[in-house]
Amino acid sequence: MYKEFLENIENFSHVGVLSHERPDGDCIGAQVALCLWLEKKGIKTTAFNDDDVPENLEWLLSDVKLEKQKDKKLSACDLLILVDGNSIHRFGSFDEWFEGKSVSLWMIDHHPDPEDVFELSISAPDISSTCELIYNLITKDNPDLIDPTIAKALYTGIITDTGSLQFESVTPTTVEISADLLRRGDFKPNEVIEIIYSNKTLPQLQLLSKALQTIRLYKNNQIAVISVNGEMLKETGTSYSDTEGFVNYPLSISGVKAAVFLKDFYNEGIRMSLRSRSDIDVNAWAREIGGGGHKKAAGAWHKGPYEQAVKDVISIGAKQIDEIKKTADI
Ligand SMILES: [Mn+2]
Repeated sequence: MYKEFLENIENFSHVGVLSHERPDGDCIGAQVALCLWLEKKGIKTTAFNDDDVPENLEWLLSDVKLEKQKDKKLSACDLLILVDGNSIHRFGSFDEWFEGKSVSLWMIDHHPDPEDVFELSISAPDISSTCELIYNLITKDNPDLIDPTIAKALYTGIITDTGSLQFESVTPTTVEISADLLRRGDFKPNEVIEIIYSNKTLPQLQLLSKALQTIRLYKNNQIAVISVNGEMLKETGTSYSDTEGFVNYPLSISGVKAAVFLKDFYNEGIRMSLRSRSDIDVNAWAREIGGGGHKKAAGAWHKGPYEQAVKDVISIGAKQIDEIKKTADI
């Protein structure tokens, strides 16, 4: 897949690179690195995203400007590459624009089940991050093209998509790549970590403090539920976008195998985020409620009220835990 990419990329003169909606460290890191590398190869690039980049990632965009998806700008490209997402619906207004167009569309991504619309793809669901894939791609071309800006962008993507090299997706190769990026970029891990993680506001921590007090354990302390409601947001002057990462706190309790984060929108319903460890498949839980996702991270809407949402998700989860135990006992 890398070979095919490298053999064909020179046929294009202006490449548009799109990162997914509600951008994160991996998609922005991948987008920046891809654009800068292609520019070094003499290929003009434009980076697109309709959404604003979180404040703690803005520094990545010092050498690459993000453009909104306007017809004129997209139409100027002879190739479009989607990064860190394998379905065109994850790229804001792109699916509407793309309908009926004949422009070449490629993809570089590490999520399972890619959509069948891409002329060429680098797709590897077992790899930690899209940035790890971009690293492989550039080094197969010419590793000396990785300058400090590209190195920091790729490192940021790997770090943010692996919980700082802690997730199951991390392999010895992921760590070796990270080390190589530190050397090539001549920077220390804390330089990136401090910008990425020391970005909280006091109201966000005050909201977290309220949320932590809601944690309840179920099914012999194997399932944890944490929640936030409109009242808490009002009291702390925050919004639901300030709850990023909250679901991971109950998951850090010893013995907890799955965590459920509930955002209570009262009459509109409940937004559920599910995370799991070990052999628990929260994708199956979410599907029963009408949502979906991955085995270890999934989401769903529940029509409410809150108590019913908790009751439903706990009964689905408890059932799966019992089934897994039964299979293990045989
Ligand atoms: Mn990713």
